[in-house]
Amino acid sequence: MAEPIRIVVTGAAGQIAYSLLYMIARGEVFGIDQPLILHLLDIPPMAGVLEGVVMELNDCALPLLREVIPTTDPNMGFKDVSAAFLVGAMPRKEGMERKDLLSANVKIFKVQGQALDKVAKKDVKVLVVGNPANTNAFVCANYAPSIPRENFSAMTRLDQNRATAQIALKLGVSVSNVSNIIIWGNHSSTQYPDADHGKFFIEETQKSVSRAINDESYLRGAFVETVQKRGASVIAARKMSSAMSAAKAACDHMHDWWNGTAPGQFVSMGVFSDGSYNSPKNVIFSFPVEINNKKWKIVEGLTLNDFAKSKLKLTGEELQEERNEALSVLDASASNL
Ligand code: NAX
Repeated sequence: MAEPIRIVVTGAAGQIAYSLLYMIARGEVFGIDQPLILHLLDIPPMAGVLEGVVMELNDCALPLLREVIPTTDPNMGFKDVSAAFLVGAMPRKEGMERKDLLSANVKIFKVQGQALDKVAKKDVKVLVVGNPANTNAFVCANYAPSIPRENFSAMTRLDQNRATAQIALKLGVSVSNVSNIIIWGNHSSTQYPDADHGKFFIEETQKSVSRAINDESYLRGAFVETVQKRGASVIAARKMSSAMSAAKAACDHMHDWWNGTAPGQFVSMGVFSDGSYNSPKNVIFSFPVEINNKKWKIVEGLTLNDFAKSKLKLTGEELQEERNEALSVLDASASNL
């Protein structure tokens, strides 16, 4: 059997982690023959809860799980890790301004970026789930200059999975037959779920999703809105935010990064923008990517109509604003030193 690899999950006492840790420890991400050492990072008030999570992981008697290390110290949490799931973040509290939320998260992701830089493996793959995910990933990467920027990503896979499920329902086929549905931009309500390049299999023939649905008003209207507002709909129904589906999406994201995508198929990831499709550079923007040998590459050459272009512009502008606000918080805290 292979040597164990170290994986960290932050926010390990929270609700997404409760599903995520089990999925990882079962081998669903790194393979059923890859032993694991799990690092569980949370904040000091949650240390007691972490102990309970450790007990449950032990009680699962999972053959791949060699060790579980609970900690509230980022330098211990990120020590020698090969993959990092950054789930923990400051949640929005009642009466909290957007700027206050951003400010709290900028500080968290600065500390975590610095710790990754100092103690993680240099080829660590970092997935940011905690919101605002794209901008948190941007901040984290900027404080980890010794780790390549390509190793930082933000999660839009939950949005992709939601969009794929909606299309499969509409077409009356299994989700496994639908591919290449794209999420562009920010993991926020400005994201653009795009089915124009989607494909599906029926009776062993590959067909175009948009041609089969043949309903522009649905694809530009109800479909986009359902995906954009799905998080809020889950909260309204469950009185808690998406957790099981978020954990599954985090596994899918890291699984595909680790193992690659099938030929001709792409997935969506928030990654550093190189300006492709007229997106702003130097923000974490969700693009369709293909993955080979643990390296992602933006899918180039897709044709975008004017509607899609206007949606990409809007979400790109929001990301620039968020980045600039994050940078101004960092400047202000630097000048207060
Ligand atoms: P919970 O509130 O259940 O758990 C968050 C955990 O993070 C808590 O245990 C908290 O103590 C911990 N935490 C806070 N600051 C930390 C720090 N500095 N270091 C380590 N741990 C820290 O939230 P949960 O439902 O698990 O959601 C976690 C995050 O995922 C939230 O920011 C949420 O908005 C975000 N989401 C992102 C999604 C995406 O698609 N990108 C979808 C799901 C989810 O809404």
